[in-house]
Amino acid sequence: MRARLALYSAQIEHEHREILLKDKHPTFLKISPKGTVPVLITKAGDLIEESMDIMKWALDNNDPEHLLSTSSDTYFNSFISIVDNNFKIHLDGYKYSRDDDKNKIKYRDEACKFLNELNLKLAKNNWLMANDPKICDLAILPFIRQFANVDNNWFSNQPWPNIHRWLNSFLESNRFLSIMYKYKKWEIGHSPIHIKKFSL
Ligand SMILES: N[C@@H](CCC(=O)N[C@@H](CS)C(=O)NCC(=O)O)C(=O)O
Repeated sequence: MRARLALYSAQIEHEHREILLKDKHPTFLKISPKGTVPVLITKAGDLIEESMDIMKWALDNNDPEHLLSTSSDTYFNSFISIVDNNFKIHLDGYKYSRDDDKNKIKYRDEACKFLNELNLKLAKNNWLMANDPKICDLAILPFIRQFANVDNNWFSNQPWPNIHRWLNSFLESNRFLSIMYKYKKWEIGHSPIHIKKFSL
């Protein structure tokens, strides 16, 4: 979702190939043996295999919403790395543990430490760094959405009014609604799915 959001904002037309994680196409694994998505191949043939690198590449090309205007901020960088190296582990543990697994709640409690902090950081502005979204919002929101979706009822009862407002603004935005299509798994011979430029 990070990559889709950045390509949307950068208004970069591209071909989308849906990879099924349970059944990764050999062509995909040949191109990117580490086997994680997203992966982007540029027109020049360069391979970009990390979602944050795809975001930065896309927005370095075109950034009409000035999403990168805070990207050199140490606050932004440390926040993203907490999400990628720490929160994501707790999110996956919470999301993929069975309901009767006591570790599920342990993972959720760990994730809550970050969410308590996030709620405080969102008290000042509508978005994390300003009154409009920046790359750090778009890099973090997909994971907060996943966390909320594990148990929406529990999530909406937590004392996080700023996170609720922030997540809802994102979920109701044109950007989110425009990129949230589900595509059929890519196969050789399928007609290419061309993603056209959206007007922002
Ligand atoms: N650090 C990578 C992580 C990417 C990642 O873990 N993606 C997941 C899907 S959201 C994946 O491809 N997992 C591989 C699998 O489940 O086999 C990035 O942000 O690009």
